[in-house]
Amino acid sequence: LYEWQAVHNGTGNTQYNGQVTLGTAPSYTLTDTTRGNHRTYNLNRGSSGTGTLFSGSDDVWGDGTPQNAETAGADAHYGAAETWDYYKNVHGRSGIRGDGVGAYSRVHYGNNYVNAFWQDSCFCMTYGDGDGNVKPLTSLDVAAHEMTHGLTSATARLVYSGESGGLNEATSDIVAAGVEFHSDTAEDPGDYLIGEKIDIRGNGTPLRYMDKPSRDGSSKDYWYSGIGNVDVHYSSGPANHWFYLLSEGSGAKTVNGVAYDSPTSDGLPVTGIGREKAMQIWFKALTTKFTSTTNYAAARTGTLAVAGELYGATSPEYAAVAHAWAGVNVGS
Ligand code: ASN
Ligand code: ZN
Ligand code: CA
Repeated sequence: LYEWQAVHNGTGNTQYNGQVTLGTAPSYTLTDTTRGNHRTYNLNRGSSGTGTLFSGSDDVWGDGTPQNAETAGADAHYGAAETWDYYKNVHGRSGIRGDGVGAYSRVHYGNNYVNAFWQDSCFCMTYGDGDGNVKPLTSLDVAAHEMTHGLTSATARLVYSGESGGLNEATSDIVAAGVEFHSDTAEDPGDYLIGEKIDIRGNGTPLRYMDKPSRDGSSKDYWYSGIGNVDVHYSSGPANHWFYLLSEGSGAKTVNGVAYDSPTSDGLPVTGIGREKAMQIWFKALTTKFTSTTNYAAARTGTLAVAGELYGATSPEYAAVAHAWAGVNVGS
């Protein structure tokens, strides 16, 4: 009739999130029984298969250092749990597909591998250990980014090239910021930066900035005809920028101790509506309006339609959505 499973809460000593509670299964394994049995595996520097499911007798995982193999597992397991909780508690969605079924994570992929990725084929996400195998790509925002590629694949199915590819990438960054602000711990306060914990550039700067995406040296701040020809991690810029403008407004602002200064393409000011409303608009547009071929113009139309449904076509929220798109040179 039903399968009873004991709920266990282990302790994770993570590299990026301090000491956290982890969902584990008896005796013990990194199997999150309250979140669709999401599991975390150790590839032990391999690059195929699942390696081994993290298991141990004390239900304490990692010691906060990258030398302990369990540490990256603890970070990845925590990131998946926080993202699961965000989908569920903020957007009412039970898992990536909305069916209550968890995915799985693989850590310690390859040697000195400086990336992380989602694959539809295994319904799983994978993390390298970073430069020198001491900076695993398992920060909360990166985990949320990768897991959200699964969400996009299960919903809008935005094709991963051209403008739809930029919107696919932006969706992963936008939801990653949503997850981080929702979690908002002392170890990893919410911000509009992606990858600020993993030091992928070796100089302490983040991978991407949402207030002014060109701060990374490559991303585009504004839409232009032909943006579909640049790498999807750079054509995501205008949508990330739109999300920042809609959340916080244009100009200089400090949030959680981080200074931002967001310009607009037309020089006109944008007044923000707060990130919670902005997130509701993007998430609902992703799951009910966007399709595989949605481009920037269609993202504007879709988010305006959602703002009309949620707040009304004469609402300040609706006007702000239009103003934020105008601020990144989409529509008028
Ligand atoms: N980490 C990268 C991403 O999620 C991997 C890729 O290029 N697909 O975008
Ligand atoms: Zn991505
Ligand atoms: Ca971040």
